[in-house]
Amino acid sequence: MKQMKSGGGWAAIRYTLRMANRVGWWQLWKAMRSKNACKTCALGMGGQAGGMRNEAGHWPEVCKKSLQAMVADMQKGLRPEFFQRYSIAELRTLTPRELEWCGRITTPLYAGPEDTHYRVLDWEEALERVARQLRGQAPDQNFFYASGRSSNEAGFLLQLFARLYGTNYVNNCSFYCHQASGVGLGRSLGTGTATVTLEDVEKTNLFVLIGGNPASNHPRLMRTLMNIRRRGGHVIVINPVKEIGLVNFRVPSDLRSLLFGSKIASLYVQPHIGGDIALLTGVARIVLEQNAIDERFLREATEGFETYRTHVLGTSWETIERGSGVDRATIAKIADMYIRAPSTVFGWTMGITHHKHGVANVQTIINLALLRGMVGRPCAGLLPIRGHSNVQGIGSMGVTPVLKQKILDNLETYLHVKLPARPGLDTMACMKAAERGEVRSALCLGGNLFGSNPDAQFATRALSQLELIVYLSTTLNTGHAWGRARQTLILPVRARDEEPQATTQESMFNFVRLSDGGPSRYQGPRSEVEIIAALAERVLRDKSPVDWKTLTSHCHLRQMIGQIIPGYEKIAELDRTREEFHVAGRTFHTPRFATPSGKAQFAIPAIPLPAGSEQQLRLMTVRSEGQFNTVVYEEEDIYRGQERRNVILMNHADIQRLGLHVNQRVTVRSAVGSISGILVRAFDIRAGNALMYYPEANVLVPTTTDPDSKTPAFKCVLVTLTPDYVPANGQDEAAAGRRPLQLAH
Ligand SMILES: Nc1nc2c(c(=O)[nH]1)N[C@H]1C(S)=C(S)[C@@H](COP(=O)(O)OP(=O)(O)OC[C@H]3O[C@@H](n4cnc5c(=O)[nH]c(N)nc54)[C@H](O)[C@@H]3O)O[C@H]1N2
Ligand SMILES: Nc1nc2c(c(=O)[nH]1)N[C@H]1C(S)=C(S)[C@@H](COP(=O)(O)OP(=O)(O)OC[C@H]3O[C@@H](n4cnc5c(=O)[nH]c(N)nc54)[C@H](O)[C@@H]3O)O[C@H]1N2
Ligand SMILES: [Mo]
Repeated sequence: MKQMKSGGGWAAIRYTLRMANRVGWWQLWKAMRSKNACKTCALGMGGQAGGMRNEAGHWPEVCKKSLQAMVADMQKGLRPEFFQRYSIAELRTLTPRELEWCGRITTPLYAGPEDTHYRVLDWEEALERVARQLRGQAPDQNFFYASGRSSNEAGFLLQLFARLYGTNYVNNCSFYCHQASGVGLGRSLGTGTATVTLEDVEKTNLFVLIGGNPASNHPRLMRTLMNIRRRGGHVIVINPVKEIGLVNFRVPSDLRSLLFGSKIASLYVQPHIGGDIALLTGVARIVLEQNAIDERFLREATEGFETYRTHVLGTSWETIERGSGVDRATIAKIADMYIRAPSTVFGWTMGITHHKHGVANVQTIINLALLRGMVGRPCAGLLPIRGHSNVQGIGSMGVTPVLKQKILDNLETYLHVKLPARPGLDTMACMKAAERGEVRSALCLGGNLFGSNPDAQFATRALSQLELIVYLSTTLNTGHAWGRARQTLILPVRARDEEPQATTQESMFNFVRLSDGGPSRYQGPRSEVEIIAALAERVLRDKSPVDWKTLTSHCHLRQMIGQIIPGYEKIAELDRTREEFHVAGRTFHTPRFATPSGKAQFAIPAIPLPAGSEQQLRLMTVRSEGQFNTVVYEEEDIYRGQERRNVILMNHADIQRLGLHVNQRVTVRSAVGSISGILVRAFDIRAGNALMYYPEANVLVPTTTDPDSKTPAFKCVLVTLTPDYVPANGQDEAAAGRRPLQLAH
């Protein structure tokens, strides 16, 4: 399969047509035009402006990803016979893509310790089983996990249930995602989210994109980047991999771009994996040496500048070049563009947060922005480019192990109760506690806790220790096959656009969207809020200070959220005004910060040098064009020119140096696991580094986390490669290594 010369374009349009044929044109058109926030990334499309419209009002915004997600939710319902026919062992042989396309789950499903197959339960029995388990144990023997696709209303209710049940073991997928951004921004600026609006980004002169691949993962950001270039501004991309869509992109909804392509990166710099701190410290060094700093801003709005200056000027060019893998002349080019730009926005994604030094990475970016006063004024600032469409809202609602003091106080006053004070646990800590047998059950609101976890062997082992795991899901995923406890219960939920009541979602720009919902497509699945309330009522019975039946009204829930979540006051009026809004107190257009002193804080991050020996490669585990997290829609990765997923992309020089050749089959080994039958492929990636696809590669990722954010280092795994034995008569390569997870059955 040849690599494309630009991202986006006709391939995206052809895909739309194919999908329309699959589910019917009229059905798809209706779904695309419905007033619901887009289901995929957190750019926050849709809502009341209607599908295909962004926060700046631009229409039409077409995105292949949102189509994929919509079409997957519109597929046929799974019939009970499916589960009689296929055993759990057989489900384990399916790839993530095959599982996703089995169909929508429409009935509660259960498998006990002796069961070889899932069997259908009625709702009454299913809910009662969960309630019995939760009632029969101490509150800290259950943990609650949420993905980022559920609504604010469901998120709020889940954490309320958990706290009234009596535990702070509540967390969300952010711990495997942007937690480092929240922690880093919190420490430096006293906020946890973007300091800019979409309008700021649209108007900035320079966008520095670090460690992200929006061409695949946030396609709608590509129009914004294109517009920055068209206005004469610049885009700098910092990424070990040359991502073709960041070089050239054809925005499908822009005719000129579609026909001729749009240049995205003005400058493309390829550091080592984990080399960003060294690289950006080099940029800071030049800014300081040229005295291109905003002295007044530094004096009036920041603290710790002198110590920082000494640290940066004391860092040798040798350390900077070795740490980053980038030469001084290239670093000078970045500095030059930064110094000349009147306004700059720094945006980053998982290439920054998925490291043992994720928080240090984020704080390094903030330092650099502070130097030139690029925070706290219009058209400049910081943008963690979020993942799931409502992961930010799930965090705002308190689906976190530690509640903000104000939320805790508000809840206690409102409910006249004392909430549990015992400390909560992050996601990895919950998994480790499960492995040790310290928790007995888990309740997962969406997501795929197994598939998203590092060290798949460990994840299977940890979850299998639980007495009960409950998954609220729309479709089947690897977790249902591999992430089983002694008893596993799957409760089918309605997707956002099937909700009978309106829901809300928060975008990465802190903008709260109203989704109208829509008619249900299947008999069977229930609303997330309805399920959570029913469980809470059964578990807490008459010991509860709230009436759970009343709280099944989303309107009622929004009233409560408005009183309890700071910045969300306007949500209480939403049902009357239908006015979507920015969460108050998040965007900074003046240089006053939410830290105790009101000033931004400089940090002094240590500079990591590239880990590993000559024989090892640093491996990043990333998404392909055809997947959404652990859900794989298509096997091929069109932008990177890969027709399959069991490949390792590496620099040509490394292939030669290690005595390998292209398309040779190898076993990739790390400290925790190995995968065989992986094909070697040459790619434009900084030598010494390699790329494989998540979630399959999670067999290789150790469980070590960044001590500050508790996020695993998904982007930096040390691996060695050894050639696989191939029989003399050869073998069909395509058959080798197709199976996604090579664990013992
Ligand atoms: N289509 C689609 N859209 C999605 C998702 C999806 O799976 N599919 N997932 C959603 C979610 S939850 C998230 S969090 C986002 C993820 O969005 P991304 O962060 O863009 O996703 P990844 O594939 O993890 O890609 C990380 C990028 O970082 C680069 N990188 C890796 N290591 C380093 C490093 O050390 N330094 C630097 N500078 N770069 C590095 C990689 O080359 C890659 O281009 O996307 C969201 N949107
Ligand atoms: N190696 C490696 N591991 C990673 C990453 C990586 O880059 N590399 N990325 C990490 C990141 S950034 C993240 S965010 C996590 C993702 O972790 P999760 O959010 O836990 O996983 P997803 O794959 O997004 O979850 C998909 C499932 O959600 C369910 N679902 C879909 N829509 C809905 C809905 O509306 N409601 C409910 N209740 N369920 C729904 C479906 O059953 C689907 O199978 O993975 C992390 N793990
Ligand atoms: Mo994510």
